[in-house]
Amino acid sequence: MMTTHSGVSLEKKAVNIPLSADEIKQDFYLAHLSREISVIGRREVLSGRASFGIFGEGKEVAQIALAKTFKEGDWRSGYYRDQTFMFATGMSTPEEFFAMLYGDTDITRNPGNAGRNFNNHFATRFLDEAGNWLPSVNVRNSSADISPTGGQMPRLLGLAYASKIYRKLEDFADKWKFSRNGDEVAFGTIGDASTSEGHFWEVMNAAAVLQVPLVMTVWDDGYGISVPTSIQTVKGSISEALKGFEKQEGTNGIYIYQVKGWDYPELCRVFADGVERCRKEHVPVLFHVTEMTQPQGHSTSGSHERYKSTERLAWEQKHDPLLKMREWMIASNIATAEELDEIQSKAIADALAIKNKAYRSYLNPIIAEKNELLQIAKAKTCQCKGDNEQIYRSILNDLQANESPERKDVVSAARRLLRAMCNDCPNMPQLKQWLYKQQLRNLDRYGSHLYCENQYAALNVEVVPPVFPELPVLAYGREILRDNFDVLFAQYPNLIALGEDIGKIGGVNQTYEGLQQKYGEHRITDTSIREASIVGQGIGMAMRGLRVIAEIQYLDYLLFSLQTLSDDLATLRWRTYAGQAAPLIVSTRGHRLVGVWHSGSPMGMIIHALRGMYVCVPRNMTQAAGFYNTLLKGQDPGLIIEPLNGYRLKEYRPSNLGYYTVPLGVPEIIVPGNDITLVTYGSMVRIAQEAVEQLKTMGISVELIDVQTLLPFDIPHIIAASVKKTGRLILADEDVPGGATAFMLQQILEVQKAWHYLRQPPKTLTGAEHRPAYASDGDYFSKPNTDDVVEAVLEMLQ
Ligand SMILES: Cc1ncc(C[n+]2csc(CCOP(=O)(O)OP(=O)(O)O)c2C)c(N)n1
Repeated sequence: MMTTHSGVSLEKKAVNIPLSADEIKQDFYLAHLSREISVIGRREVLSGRASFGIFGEGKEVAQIALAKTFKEGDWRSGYYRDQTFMFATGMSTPEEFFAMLYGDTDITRNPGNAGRNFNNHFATRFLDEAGNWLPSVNVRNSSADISPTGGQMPRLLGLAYASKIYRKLEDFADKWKFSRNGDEVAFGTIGDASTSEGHFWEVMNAAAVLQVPLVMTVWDDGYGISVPTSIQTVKGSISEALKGFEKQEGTNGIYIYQVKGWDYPELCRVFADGVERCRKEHVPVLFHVTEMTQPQGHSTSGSHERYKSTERLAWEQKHDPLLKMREWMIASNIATAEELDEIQSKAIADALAIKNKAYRSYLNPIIAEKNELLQIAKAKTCQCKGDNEQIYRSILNDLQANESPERKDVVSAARRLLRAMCNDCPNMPQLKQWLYKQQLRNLDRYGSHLYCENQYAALNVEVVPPVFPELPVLAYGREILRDNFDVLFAQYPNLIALGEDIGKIGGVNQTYEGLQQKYGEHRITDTSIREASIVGQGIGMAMRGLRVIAEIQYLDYLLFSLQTLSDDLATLRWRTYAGQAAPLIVSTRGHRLVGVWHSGSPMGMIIHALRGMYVCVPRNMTQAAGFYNTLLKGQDPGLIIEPLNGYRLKEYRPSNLGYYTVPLGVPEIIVPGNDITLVTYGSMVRIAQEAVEQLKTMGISVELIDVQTLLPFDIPHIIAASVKKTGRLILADEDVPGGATAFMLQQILEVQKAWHYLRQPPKTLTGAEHRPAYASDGDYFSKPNTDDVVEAVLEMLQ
């Protein structure tokens, strides 16, 4: 048996953990510091200085032990209990913890989320200020947390899968930044109750099939808020429930470990063993960390005495990991009780000092803004009439008396002061100017970076029109896409496509025909049926320098991934204040074909859920191919919906496939006209074209416009210009009434201010409220058809 130089034996099975007494004492200090931070954090919320708090108490010792295995180049996709892990790995600091708690918007103090997310929602920064990818191999990396429990799972798969890909991928210019031969491990954390989510099972299955270096740690404290594990998990134990996933001799699967959350030496041993195997063999590992406690209860929103029995509360006290570690250190002669008391006292004092400093740092800039306003407001020279002077003074006094103002207090005071000022007050311009400047600063603090705003913005991609040979060649739509992809895979050595059936058979519509054979299974890859984690896989890979097209086989099945797209991908850049990006392209096919679930076009739902992504709705495959080319040149995530009934239609084949681009947010006038403006997109364009032809024979001139992208929507206001000419507007699509047509109407009337050009009320022509029926004429009776469009135009003109 081996002993460390502190005299402690840490040997078990194959793993020896040499820990010095100093290191163990440091761990003890950090555990106590983190605990005290949780205690103070809760107090700060209850005293009103912060709005909400969720903490990692009871998980300290296990997280310190796990952190020992987390190396430079590794990745985390975790949740809100991980503060000690973040401190121990150096990915966050106690100062940043408090900055997060107060919602400090300064990224130098709160680099994880700049006040846009709860406390304990961590993120390291992957991009520099200019938007360039920073090397990830020489730092520790945490992808940005979200609050939906289990929502971290899909992305985790991609972070791990990227390591597998990097072991196979040929060199590309920046490859060195992202991987060292795929040795990086992706660490996931989750609470025991959240393992009930489908995302957890989907990802564990996929990881076990794919054999990726993924370390999943379940912090099991027996409850999901108040609901006990017995109600959450079969057999009350996630490691028991996952037994069938366990890797056996000659099978795939995962390694499963169980370890108690208060047993420091055992945690160190078990984590070291599991992570080492995961890193070397690329086999996923699950650590089920049991007997954890949660001394303060779930969050600041409630108290655990309401749902834990007195026996359980007493058990938790006895099994507090800090206490257990202390007992073990004394029993093992690593430190005396007096020494440990001293360490504990120092941790408590340090936590308080850190909190005080963080609070001042958070508050001082706001006080400075308050003082700026007071100075301007007090300089008022005129006496306003009536009650206004009194109102003005009272606003001023209230603001002056507010010693810990929030930004909204200051801005709201300024707005109210302005309203109380008489119009001819000579000080008004100065106050207005100050307020304007503040509004811009706050727009940046709270609203910036929903989309990429730097040189890599997809909106800045140079427009390269498609070139057609003198003798035009017709090709099937699916061939145009396939050949475009072919050029793209040759052009981008880091381009990967994933999806159901896209590999071996080249896709259900043959748009990847022959490409797997040409570029390899690792580049064009079949996946199992798991839309949420196909998207998540793409997100994680895109965070690690790969360009990914994640295919959802049909638009109707995008709903399975909508949570991940909406909560994770679409918010990523915004919620990290441009610290992280995942330039993922999600590809799917939709609109009318046949049957309820191959004809959907729920575009309103999609564009409302996906602000932060671009949504392209091409009318044919030439346009679709151009959108792939555009998005690949930028850093924004996008969704491309290929028109499902267009693969077997012929189009003119551009000779610069893979290189031409289609600009985002620029509608195309398909048919110019003077009498009426007809706006649509996707598969409806062809229906509208037929109607326009018929109307032409009746002497009616319709201007038909294809919006091309719903997000962004008509940046140059081409539609308003058309309405100015025609005075009439019809919007047509296949969505439900009040779906995407309502969005378009809001954009055209309100944003583009086209309402005052209208000579008649605008009209929307949409699909029915019910789903498209299957019967061979179900489409005709469920979606707008040529007759409907013709009649709508005639009706408006009469
Ligand atoms: C998808 C989703 N459902 C519900 C919630 C509300 N909620 C927040 S935490 C939580 C309990 C989670 O328990 P567990 O996974 O065991 O983690 P713990 O908080 O105990 O560490 C619930 C239900 C949520 N955030 N996300």
